[in-house]
Amino acid sequence: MTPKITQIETLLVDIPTIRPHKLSMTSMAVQTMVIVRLKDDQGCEGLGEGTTIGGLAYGPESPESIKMNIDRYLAPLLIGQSTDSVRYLMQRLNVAVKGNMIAKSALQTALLDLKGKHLGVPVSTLLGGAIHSHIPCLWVLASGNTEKDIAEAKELIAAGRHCDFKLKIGSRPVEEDVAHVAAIKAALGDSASASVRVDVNQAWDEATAVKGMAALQEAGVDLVEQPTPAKDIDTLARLSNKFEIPILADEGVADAKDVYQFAKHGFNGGIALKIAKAGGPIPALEAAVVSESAGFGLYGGTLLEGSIGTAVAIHAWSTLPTLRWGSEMFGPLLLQDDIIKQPLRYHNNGVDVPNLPGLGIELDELKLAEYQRKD
Ligand code: MUC
Ligand code: MG
Repeated sequence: MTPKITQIETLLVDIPTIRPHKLSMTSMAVQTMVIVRLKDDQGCEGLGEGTTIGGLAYGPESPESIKMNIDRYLAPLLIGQSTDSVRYLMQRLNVAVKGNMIAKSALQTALLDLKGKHLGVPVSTLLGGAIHSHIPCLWVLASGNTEKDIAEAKELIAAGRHCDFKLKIGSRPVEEDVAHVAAIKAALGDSASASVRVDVNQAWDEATAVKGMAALQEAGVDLVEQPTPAKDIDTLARLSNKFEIPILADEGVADAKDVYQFAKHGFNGGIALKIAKAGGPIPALEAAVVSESAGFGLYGGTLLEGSIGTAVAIHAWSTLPTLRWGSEMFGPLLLQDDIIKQPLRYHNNGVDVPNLPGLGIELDELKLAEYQRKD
């Protein structure tokens, strides 16, 4: 008998970051995750996570709205249903509920974890099978201080934990931001074979982007992520054809249909895949197929999820033949603590793909109780 879903619990979990993480739109001192515990009538549990950045600073879903919309609207559509087909269950959610992609991603993760545990296979197998067992993973320098960022990068290169770095810019005047980036690039040099990229998180208009990109190209920066507003596809397409330094589209592309629009508008660059933007690993991989068809280089992106959200994304990216720009699946490392028993394994400038059934993750109940929001 196929198991039936009996209970879906959502918990808000707040864990402080190891240092302030500064983006163009917010500075994070704590990360809030919505943890989903989905249970069936055979006593098995699937885990999911829905996470965003800075409350409502990054996107239209907040941790509180993710929890509330799962509890009130999405979970009732799953209770009593057979766990047989994850796609059928997601279709039920998509027909009844518009948007709420992070909430849907959290539920899809829990459904896949449950299915994998029942079948005794990792989530990567449910997604078609892993090609890779280790995924490259960069680190984001975002302390807001040039000297601190350089020291942090050098330490991580020496430890062999990361060799590629993304810098968060866009909150300061373009000249100051470019000077900060150029100083870091010069300090790391070519000898360390460190790739230095920037993420502007939509902060520039086109004229500022032209100025900024010319200077970043001159400084030897490898990639510029989402310099201009998400909806300005033509602007990003124009910029992508004007400079040699490549552009990575992030906030502008959530799913396969968005990627198609980017191709139609003549964009030429890379695509940041994120489970949270697409509504789960399955639609994120659909976006990957359209991206590859259009000749766009892929990048495994994050919304700074903890270990559960990061693990499911790693399972997904492991099924892709090539990640042209690597990945940024470092979310758990930005947090002071974790709620799982065996942390993900970061080494050799990347992270291992878990290969136990489901996500390959076990909750630490004591840690969960410690960090769970009480009010
Ligand atoms: C983003 O826009 O890429 C990813 C890494 C990070 O530091 O912030 C996120 C969001
Ligand atoms: Mg980004």
